[in-house]
Amino acid sequence: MSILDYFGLPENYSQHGEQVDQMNSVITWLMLVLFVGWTAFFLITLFKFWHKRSPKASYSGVTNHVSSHLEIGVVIVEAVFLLGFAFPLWAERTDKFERVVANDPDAPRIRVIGQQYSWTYHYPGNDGVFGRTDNTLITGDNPLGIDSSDPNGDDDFISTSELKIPVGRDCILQVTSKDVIHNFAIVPMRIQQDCIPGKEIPMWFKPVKELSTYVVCAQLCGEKHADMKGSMEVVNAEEYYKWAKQRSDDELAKKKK
Ligand SMILES: [Cu+2]
Repeated sequence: MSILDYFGLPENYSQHGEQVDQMNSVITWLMLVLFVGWTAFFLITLFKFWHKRSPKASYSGVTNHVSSHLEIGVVIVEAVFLLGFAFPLWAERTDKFERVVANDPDAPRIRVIGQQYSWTYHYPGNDGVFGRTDNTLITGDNPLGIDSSDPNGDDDFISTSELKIPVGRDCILQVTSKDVIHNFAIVPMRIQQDCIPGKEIPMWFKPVKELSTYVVCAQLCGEKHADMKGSMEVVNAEEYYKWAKQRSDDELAKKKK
C-alpha cells in the first residue's frame, strides 16, 4: 500500500507512470520524516532555551564545529544524489528517447499547439512528415500557418476537438505555443511539458491501456486558464491508423479539388 493511495490520484495509464508514482511516494515519506524531525527539533529548542531555564543570553554562542561538519556532510550526500543518481537516470531516459526516435520511424508523432485557451493537434498525415509552418501564414482557415507551397503538408491534418493516439506505441508529442507559456499535462499518463512560443519540445510516453480522458493546461496562462481543457482518446492501434489514414486521405482529396 503506497501512501499515494490515500491522495486519490487517478489510475496510471502509461508505461513509465508507476516509476513517477513510486518517486512521489518516496518523496512524500521523506517529507513526513522531515516534518516530524523539524517539529521535534523546534519543540526541543523552545523547551531548552525557555527564558526560565536560560535567563542569561550566551554571548560566545556555539564554539565547536559540529554544525560545519554537518553542513559539509549534507553537501556530500546531495552531490552523490545529484551526480550519482539524478544525472545518470535522466541521461538514461533521454538516450532511450533517441533510440525510440531512431528505431521506430512509425511512432505516432503529433505537434501540440497551445494558445489562449485551447489546444490544436497537427498530424503529419500518411507521409509521416510535417509540412512547414510559419506563424505569418496563420489565418482563420489556416490556424497553424501550414505552408501550402510545401508538398509535405498536403496530407497533414489538424484536430481541434481531440487528441487521438494508439495504445501500446511510443507516442511523441512535439509541444509548442502560439502566444504565452502553457503546459500540456496528461495526468493519467503522468507526464507534462511546458509549451514555449518559438520552441518545439518533444514529450514521450507509451500508453498501456485504452482510455478516454482529458488534457489540461498546467501553467497559469491567463484569465481562462482553468477552461483550457481538451479531450484525449487512446484507442487500439488498428483503429488509430485507420482513422489517421482516413483523415489524411480526406485532406489530400480536398486539396486536389
Ligand atoms: Cu494555458
